[in-house]
Amino acid sequence: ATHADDRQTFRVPPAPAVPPSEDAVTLLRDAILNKLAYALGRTPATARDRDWFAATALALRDRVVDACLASPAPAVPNKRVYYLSAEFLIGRLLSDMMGNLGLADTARAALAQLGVDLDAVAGAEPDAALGNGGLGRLAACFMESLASLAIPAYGYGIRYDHGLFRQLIEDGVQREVPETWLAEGNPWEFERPEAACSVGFGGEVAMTVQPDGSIRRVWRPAETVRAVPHDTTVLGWRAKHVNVLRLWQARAEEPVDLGRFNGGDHVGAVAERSRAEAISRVLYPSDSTPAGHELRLRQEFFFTSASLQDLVRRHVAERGDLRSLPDHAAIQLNDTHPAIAVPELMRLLVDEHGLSWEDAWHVTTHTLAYTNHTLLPEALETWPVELMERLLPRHMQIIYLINWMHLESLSKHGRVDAGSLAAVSLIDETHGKRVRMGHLAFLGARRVNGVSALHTELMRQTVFAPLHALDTDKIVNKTNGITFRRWLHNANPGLTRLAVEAVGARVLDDPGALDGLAAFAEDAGFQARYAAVRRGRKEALARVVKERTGIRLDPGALFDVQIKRIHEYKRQLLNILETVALYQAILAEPHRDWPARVKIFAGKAAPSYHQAKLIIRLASDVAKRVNADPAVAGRLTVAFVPNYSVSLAEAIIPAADLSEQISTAGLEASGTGNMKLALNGALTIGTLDGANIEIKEHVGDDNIFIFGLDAAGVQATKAEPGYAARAIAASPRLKAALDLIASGGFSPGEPDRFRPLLDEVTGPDRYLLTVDFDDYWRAQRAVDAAWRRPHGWWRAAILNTARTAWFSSDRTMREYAEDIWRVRVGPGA
Ligand code: B1H
Repeated sequence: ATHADDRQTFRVPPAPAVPPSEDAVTLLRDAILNKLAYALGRTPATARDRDWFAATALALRDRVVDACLASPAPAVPNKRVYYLSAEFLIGRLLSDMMGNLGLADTARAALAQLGVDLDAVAGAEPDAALGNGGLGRLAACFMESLASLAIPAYGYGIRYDHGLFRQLIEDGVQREVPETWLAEGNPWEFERPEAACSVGFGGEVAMTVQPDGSIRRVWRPAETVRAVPHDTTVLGWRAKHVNVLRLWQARAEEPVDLGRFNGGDHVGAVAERSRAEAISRVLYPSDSTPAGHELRLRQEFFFTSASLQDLVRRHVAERGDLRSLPDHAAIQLNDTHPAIAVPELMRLLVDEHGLSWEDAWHVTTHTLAYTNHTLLPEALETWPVELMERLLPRHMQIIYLINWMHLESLSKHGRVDAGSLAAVSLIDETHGKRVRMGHLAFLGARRVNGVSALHTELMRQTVFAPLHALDTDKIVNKTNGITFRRWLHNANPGLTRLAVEAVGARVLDDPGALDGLAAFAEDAGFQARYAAVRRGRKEALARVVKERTGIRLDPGALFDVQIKRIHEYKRQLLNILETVALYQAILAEPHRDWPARVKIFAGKAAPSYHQAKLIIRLASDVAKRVNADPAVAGRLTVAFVPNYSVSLAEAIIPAADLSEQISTAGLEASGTGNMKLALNGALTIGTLDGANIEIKEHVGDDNIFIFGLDAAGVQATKAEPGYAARAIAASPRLKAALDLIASGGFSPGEPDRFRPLLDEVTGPDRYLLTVDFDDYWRAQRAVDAAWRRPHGWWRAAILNTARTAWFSSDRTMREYAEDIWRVRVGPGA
């Protein structure tokens, strides 16, 4: 695109590359050989990449422990953050650890001396996919940033044996197969059986009269499960600080019931065991919608109770009195999955540690904080009272008591009438009695936050409006962020090198320095180098896609990517409809200069989400026809890349030219892929939704393609039924695309294959695809026009990289530290 001779104008001298010292290489090489022999029992001659990975990981883990021991941080920090999350979507850790230890080049050289390729070794690490999507990945980014900011913190979650399923695509149909990341062990973790605790379920609540005549309630669970912690060290940037991610594994209290075993009931003797251990067996594969199964509630209580017991025990050991807990601990609830923390902390304080209800409530509401991640009505967690009474009888009593005091104080102060009492009650009585976990978390928290400016405003105006009215300071905004170590330095070393050469090495420590790139946005030489980095990544991605799908991508084409969970509100279907319309337009006007475009889709559908699975099928079927049609060859290619994961994201994002962020306005709480893509210089085509709005404010209106209704427009349109029929009647292009699908154009012999998708779009159209279609088409043609002017395109891309530093999760974590946790950001921050 840019001329080769333009390269002359970019004259920043390259930073002198510091080669790793020979001693450091030898030392690490010998450490790896040592681990290979004595920890794994392998010889270099027989070692597979997986063995080299484990040996390298173990050698690096030693360095992390050294960094830990050498840490200047006090053993008992004044205040710790506890981040409770049912999901941590970590991905691979090797390059993270190497990068933060400053040992990437050393490790490459050490392995090279052994005749081993670091990239092959890194590729042998399985992803830790202990999360579904954005919510889980956010938790992982936050853990990395907390360590990099030297904020003392523990992450607490579940050590699932099986993370998110592996996605196979067979004839366009998603099939899920279990993922087995632990099959060959996990070299990063330390099992800590000595720190295990017990978590109860079921049973009854006993009352005992105390000597002073007061009544004490004690929960006598029918069943207890052992929670065994597995710790992974979380190393901060430049190895200045180390935190711990503590994941709980469920184990039976007794491996066999000896009574039954000796009685001859050998099967029965081990049955209890599998029931207990089922709790940490598998991650629920739903994103944005809760599963509502009893096992899920058991998972939530299991990790929440174990985590609270752990931190309470630590506090008592260090400080003695639990009334000072709010001074020394801040507990963040990542969505409502750990919201049972509210009654569990009350139970621990009152029933187990003898605090008064008032003291305990003060401690609870000054220690907990809650993050909401979605307002989709179907996504708000509620649990049937009947189930809670059976599984957690004491907690149900405590919830009733909290609710009674809450409602009493409102009516006493004449704040609300009976009708609005129902809206703020912890119990939803509209379809059977259910506990509203969002309300519970709200009442128990000192701060409640949304994850983008728009989302937080919508929290105040919609789902939490009645509770917000009672305490208008409680809801605050904390726009999400992403860790630049993973999503820029490690995922895109070429771009990172370019940034270091242009603005200096301090950009590695201070992403704000990226704004210095703006001065080079017009520089043809810099543009050429920036484009060359992208080109290299597109060639690499083309190899991956060829391998996984057989589809050949032209690295010279515009790479247009939509990578995220498949969900109707995210509107992959809108993108596919535009693809079909573009296909028809190229067929109709073959002689126009259509720029070459590659549409890349990737994402998993929840196994029971039929519409989402059908969207995958349609994308695959459209790909099949379009890619085989010589009439559009070289202009339009479509690929659905199977098994989207953190690692696949790391391959796609640096190769993307265009980032699709096209959710129905008001429905995507934030998005974080949008930030990763913009940082790596993809231009966004998107709606005014979630963090897209803030991305637009940072990169500037000229460097983003915005289309469609805003959140207010969506509300107004929904108030006028019949909008879909009107929009289709007004858009011959949309009509033709729908007709081609409906007539079996992509499902020869089976025209009804996509009927459920078409019925939704032409009927209720809950996600307003029809209404936004024409403006989306217009924006896509503006993208075409911009792509034809490379100077302007690369200028905009560079400005995206230069202006997205604010989306660093270091910034997000600083804001949480100041406004929510009131914890000091440590040295090295
Ligand atoms: C997000 C979820 C979620 N919001 C329930 N809600 C789940 C809800 O297993 N469950 O029951 C799992 C996940 N995930 C996402 O959070 C939002 O959709 C994104 O917009 C946001 O960027 C992300 C992080 O805040």
